Amino acid sequence: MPVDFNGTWNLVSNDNFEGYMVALGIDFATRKIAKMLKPQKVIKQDGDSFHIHTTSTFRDYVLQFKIGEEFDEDNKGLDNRKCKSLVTWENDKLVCVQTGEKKNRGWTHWLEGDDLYLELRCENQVCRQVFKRA
Ligand code: ECB
Repeated sequence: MPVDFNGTWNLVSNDNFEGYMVALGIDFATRKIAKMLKPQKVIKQDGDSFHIHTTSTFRDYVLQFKIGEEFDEDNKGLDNRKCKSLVTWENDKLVCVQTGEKKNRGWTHWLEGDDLYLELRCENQVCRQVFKRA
């Protein structure tokens, strides 16, 4: 049985989001707005199929994928770069590799207690987000 990420999750901490956004080339004005946000994630998981909706007052982002099936991701409204993305299980962690123009790009989700963690990586920057159940 895979881990169950289903639920509605509210951001409670966001470490080095600034460094991650700089690595992605996000402009100053957008970064100023983005780092004030407290996004919510709504995760719908059916076995190895995922629908992750990240919502905020500024922008929304939807990602749908199946474990082990590479897909085209366009990062629309984020840095707008296209990449090839692949999500796999590494033990109980959900690991995404985003292959494209940016080196070492990807993210990892896991649960700790009843909290949802997300590590976002780009080049030499790591952002660590923690979410609590809404
Ligand atoms: C959608 C809410 C954040 C909007 C930030 C707006 C502008 C900043 C531009 C680029 C920053 C890059 C990423 C923003 C951080 C989080 C958005 C979703 C990250 C993500 O891909 O999460 C995965 C794993 O949950 C599912 O897409």
